[in-house]
Amino acid sequence: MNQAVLILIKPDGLKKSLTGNILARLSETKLEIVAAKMVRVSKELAEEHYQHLKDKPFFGEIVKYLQGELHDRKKVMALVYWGEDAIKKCRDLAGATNPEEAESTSIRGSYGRITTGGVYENVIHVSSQESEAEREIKLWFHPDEVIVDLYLAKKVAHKEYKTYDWA
Ligand code: IDP
Ligand code: MG
Repeated sequence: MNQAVLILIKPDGLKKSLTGNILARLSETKLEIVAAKMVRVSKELAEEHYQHLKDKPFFGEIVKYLQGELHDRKKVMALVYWGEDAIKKCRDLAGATNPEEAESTSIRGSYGRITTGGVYENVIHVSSQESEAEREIKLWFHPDEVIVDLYLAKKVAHKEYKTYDWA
């Protein structure tokens, strides 16, 4: 069954110059990239992304982590991969949440670490189930940034609304 999955290369992955390595590992899945962009992450976006963890003691730290406050790299790379069993394929490649427990050949096992402050710095985010993928892709991307029609979208007219174009 074809599925979509949100992948984020987190600020530690970018700071460690791992973008190419991570994309090369993900290409082993033979999945298709259907959206990609660099994003400056606001506190609101990070809090919304991790809303299911808001009662955890580490919530404040992972919000700062996703915003790049811990790595002096205030950006993440967001991608949508699409294809057969995309979620399981990408989760398997990513490895366990705790990088010390992740298989050593997985992305997190190869490149992750636990900080002295106790945050699991595990270089990528991968949606863990279809409903989560849908929620996250809709949070990170507009419909016209994704090159396939993943979810129902509607046309909205903006009257008093201006966008930038190249001068
Ligand atoms: P996942 O990223 O493998 O789906 P989640 O439970 O969704 O794991 O947690 C989101 C992120 O929060 C993790 O990727 C990791 O960076 C951080 N995290 C999760 N659990 C812990 C913990 O017990 N201690 C410290 N950081 C954690
Ligand atoms: Mg998760």
